[in-house]
Order: sequence, then C-alpha cells, then structure tokens
Amino acid sequence: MKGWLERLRKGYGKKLVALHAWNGWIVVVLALTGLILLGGFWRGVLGEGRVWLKWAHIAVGIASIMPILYYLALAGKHWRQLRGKPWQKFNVYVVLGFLLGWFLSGVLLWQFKLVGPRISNAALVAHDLLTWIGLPYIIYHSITRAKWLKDPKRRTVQAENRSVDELHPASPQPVYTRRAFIRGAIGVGLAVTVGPSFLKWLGESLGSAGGGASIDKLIENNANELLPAPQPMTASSPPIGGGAQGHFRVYTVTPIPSFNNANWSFRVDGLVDQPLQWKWEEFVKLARTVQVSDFHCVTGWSVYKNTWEGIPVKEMLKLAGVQGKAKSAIFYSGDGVYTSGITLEQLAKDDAMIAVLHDGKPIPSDLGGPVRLIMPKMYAYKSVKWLNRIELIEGEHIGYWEQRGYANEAWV
Ligand SMILES: Nc1nc2c(c(=O)[nH]1)N[C@H]1C(S)=C(S)[C@@H](COP(=O)(O)O)O[C@H]1N2
Ligand SMILES: [Mo]
Repeated sequence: MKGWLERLRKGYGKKLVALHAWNGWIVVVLALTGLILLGGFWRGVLGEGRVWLKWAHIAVGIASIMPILYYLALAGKHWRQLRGKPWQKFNVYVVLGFLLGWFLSGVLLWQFKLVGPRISNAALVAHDLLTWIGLPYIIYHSITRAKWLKDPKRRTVQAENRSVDELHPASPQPVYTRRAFIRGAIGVGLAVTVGPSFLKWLGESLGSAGGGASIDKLIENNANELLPAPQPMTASSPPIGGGAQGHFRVYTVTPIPSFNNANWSFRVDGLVDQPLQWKWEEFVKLARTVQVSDFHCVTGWSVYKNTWEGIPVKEMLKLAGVQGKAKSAIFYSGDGVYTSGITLEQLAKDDAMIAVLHDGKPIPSDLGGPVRLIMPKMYAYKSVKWLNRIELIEGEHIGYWEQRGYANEAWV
C-alpha cells in the first residue's frame, strides 16, 4: 500500500491522483443530477430548472470522456505497476467499464432523435442498469478507500504483508479489523438502501415486457370516480393490439389530480362556430374509434402496441366547426398547469385521439385519465394528460415543456 501511494505521488503518479480526483467529482455531479432527473418528485418542483439540469448533466457527461481518455494515455504505465495486483486491475476494468458504458449510452440518449426510439430505449435501460449497479460500487469504493477508514497503525506496521492480508484476511491479524467491519457495514447499508429500488426497477423493466402487473396496480389506485364507466368496444376488449408492451413512467409536473362527475367537464372553444361543453355522462356517449399505436417519450422510454379507444380529434373539431382563421389548438390539462399547442395541419392525422380507454380499460388517474390526448406520431409531451379543454387560436401556442426547451414540432 505504501509503495503504491508513493509511486502515485511522484511524476505521472501525481497526474493519476489528480485524474482520480477529477473523475470522482465528475461522477458525483453526474450521479446527483442524474438521480434528480430520474426522481418523479423533482419534475414538478424544478419545472424549468429540470431542463437546465438535464443540459448540465449532458454537458458534464460529455466532458467525462476527457479524464477517461487521459487515463487511457497513462494506462500502460499504470498497468505495469499493477502487476501482481489482480484486485486493483479488476477494479480499474470495472470502473472504466461503467464510465464508458455511461458515456456511450448517455450519448445515445442525448441523440435520441438521430438514433430512434428502439436504440434510445435500449440506451436508457443500459444507463439505468449501470447506475443501479455502478453507483453503489463506486460509492463503496470511495468510502472504503477514504483516508479516515485506513487504520494508520495497521498500514505502517503491516505494509509488507499487504497483498497477503488483503486476500487472506485469516492470516495473523487482530481478530476482525475495524476496516473490515466498517467495509462490511457499508456494504450492507448500501444493499439495504439501494437494493429495493434496484429490484423494483429491475422487476418493472423485465416484468412489464408483456403489459405488466404495474398497469393493473395503477388501475387499482385510480383516484378518479366517474360514472358510468365507459364501455369498451369489441376492438378494445380484448385489445386488438394484444396488450401494451413496455412500461409507462408516470410523469407529471403537478400533484396527480383526481376527478369525479361533479368537478369534471370538457370544453372546445376559441375560434369555433359552436363552442361545446360536456359533462361526463354526455361525454362517454360520444362516438369512439380504436387504434393501436406506440408511445415514445423523449427521455428514452417507449410503450409499444397500446390499444387506445377514444374520440378522433378530427371528429370533435368537426362537431364544433373550426373557423377559417384558426391555425392551431391549445390542449389544456385539468391539472391547471400543463398545456401543449398543435397545429390544425398536424391534427389532421387520423390517429390524433382524445383517448378514454387504454387496452379496454378506463385510463387510470396516474396515466392522465379520465381523458388524455394521444398523438402517436409525436413525442409524448404532446399527449396532454387530464385533458379537459381544447381552444382554437389564430397563432401558435408554446406549451409547458416547449417553453422549457422541447421542440414545438415533435414528430418522432
Ligand atoms: N398534464 C400533463 N400531461 C403530460 C405530462 C405532464 O407532466 N403533465 N408529461 C408529458 C410527457 S413528457 C410524457 S412522456 C407523457 C407521459 O405519460 P405517462 O405519465 O402516462 O407515462 O405525458 C405527457 N403529458
Ligand atoms: Mo416525455
């Protein structure tokens, strides 16, 4: 241990130490920004700040390749010095693997438009998986290597035996060293704190391959009470799409609202010949159609083969009679905050839908029920949840995420 430290302190060793520190700080920044971006809690709290945070995460992520490349330039020498230290070599491989994996999957996520949904889906799974395994590994590594953990007496007295006692803790030793104990405790602590979220995530990404138990749970927890329940058409139940494949991440910028027959209504107004308004009892009677379509979020996840049943936007606009000067529509969420703007030209697509059922069941409150917009050919930030108003306007509207940096034109 002593020799290793001494070598690090000299010449190129100094560079390695600096490199290690830089890299450590980069990982800390990426971990913190990444976890905040992942945490649903922060979506509403941060609002616009989230977009800045995302750009910071991407910028630092790109910069993280610099210490990696620099290390690779020094690696030959470092490698010779690690001769006979298989665990340290192993550690270098593991850490480099994580850093490169994060970097590459991160670049694919950053360039989601270029690579398309399939690749960014895979990149997101890889990015998450690396985080759930790599972060505990790196935290464990940095805590157990921290200076305060190293028993100075033990280090100097037993420096020569180090490689032996590292690998064979049973060699003549104080029964159970403080360091070994603390290491064990840290390992258990990490397993207990990070383990459950990791398992949950793993279960969700694997278990939901065929539609999944988790959507049933969302339905179970549905906070809406709207009667009568919409009756699915035969194409919806059983769903002609065969059931959605993938997993919705519940996204919201407000607390999840809940609706009942008394507080829910739906309006179409603005530049129309006939402003319309429905209570739920009338709304469920509107003629619906069924479509099967994929759902893509810009953050890299998708849900494939959703069977949506609802009112085509086209048909609803026909009912209201759009005036000639109208150019686009604002879609309002019943959460009172979220909106999105879409041009009439874009809305002319047959699959633009005001959806009421998903796979034959009422859309649960977490997923935007009772009614959400579905724009399958656009990224899902256009698919306004808890939709309750459509306003026709002359110009263009810049919606919630569009004001915060997402493109107003959102074709997948
Ligand atoms: N009202 C509202 N609608 C919304 C959002 C939101 O935060 N609030 N997020 C959008 C984004 S970015 C996505 S990816 C989808 C997510 O839908 P889900 O929560 O049902 O998975 O909803 C879209 N519609
Ligand atoms: Mo999204």
